Amino acid sequence: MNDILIQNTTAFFEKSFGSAPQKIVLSPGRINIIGEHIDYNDGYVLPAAIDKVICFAFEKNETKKSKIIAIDLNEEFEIDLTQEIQLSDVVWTNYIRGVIKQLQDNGFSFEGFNCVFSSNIPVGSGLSSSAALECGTIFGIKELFDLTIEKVDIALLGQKAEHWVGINCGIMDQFSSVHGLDNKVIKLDCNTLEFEYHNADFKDYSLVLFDSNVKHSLFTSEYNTRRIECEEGLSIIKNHFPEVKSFRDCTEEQLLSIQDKFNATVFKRVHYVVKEISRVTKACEALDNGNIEILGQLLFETHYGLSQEYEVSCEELDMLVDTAKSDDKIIGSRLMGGGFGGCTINLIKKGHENEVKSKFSNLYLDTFGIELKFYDVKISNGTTLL
Ligand code: GAF
Repeated sequence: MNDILIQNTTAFFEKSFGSAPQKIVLSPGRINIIGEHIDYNDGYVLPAAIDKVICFAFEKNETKKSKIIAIDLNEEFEIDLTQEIQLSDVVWTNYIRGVIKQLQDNGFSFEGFNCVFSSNIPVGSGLSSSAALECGTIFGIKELFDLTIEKVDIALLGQKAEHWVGINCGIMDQFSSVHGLDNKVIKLDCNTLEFEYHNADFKDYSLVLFDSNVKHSLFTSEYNTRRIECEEGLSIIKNHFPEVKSFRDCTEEQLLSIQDKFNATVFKRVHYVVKEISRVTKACEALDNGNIEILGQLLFETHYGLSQEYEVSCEELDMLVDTAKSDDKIIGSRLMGGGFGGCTINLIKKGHENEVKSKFSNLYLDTFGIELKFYDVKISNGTTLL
């Protein structure tokens, strides 16, 4: 699937710089089965890398400047590595500026390079094209200049770059982009960064993403607000239960017993978090036991928590999940990623994918006048050198 992308990126590089690239890197987007808005709340998440990637071609250019070309955007920029790195108005460039800055600030030494990249990860769909951009750039620089950087540190540097750009994200997206494995989901403990792989075997069901094709502008501000609300909630819990170090140590009973200590909004947020952390463990067991119907129910529960308690959904996503709930060919559905648009993740009975897609397509177009897109997901390897 990515052969044409690789060929085009390589050819564009040769045309632009007059030589073959020295390194080619593929860096994937991610899905998340369950555990949404849980990474920055120190719980478990269950993501996986997918076969949609950014392809990068790199060479050293023996100068102190780097030139980066985004083929799909028909845009390029140059960065002087001897100057203090600043944010730019051209947003996509900031993810690359950000990782260069993080590498420099953390003492990694490298010189100028040329880079061309092209992607088949849809932007704004909640598949984390930004993490793929960050991790792929770090990986390419590491390979080009023989830097020693562990996978986990690639993820952490990518996360810091994202913070520098303005989203106070957790570690899930960068971690899964780097650590993905063919046909495996990653159960990641976001507190310790310990992880284990579990087979991504959904038995009689196919994983299909429905892309709502909307991205509401609330995303960044609301995302950062959720973090603050959860921090406030956790400190209230800790005041009453000193043995609780993070949300994972708190039971629903403990939380309910101090409900009157929170304002209503913060209570809803922390209630969602505590319930979602326990759903991830149940979902992983259900997957291991081949009990996909239970997994599906948990996905629906997550969606209603995200919509009603965490309040990061929107009418388009709610309509897709409500419709899925009353469709006997779909056993699980929820919004995936940060919310306010992007994709839902769905478990559809094998053999019924086309009829489901056509039903949803028509309904969505009739309701919102927007085209619904579909991605059949293949769980794949993390960032790699070709
Ligand atoms: C975004 C963030 F980048 C992740 O860290 C994660 O919090 C996710 O939203 C929600 O689960 O993708």
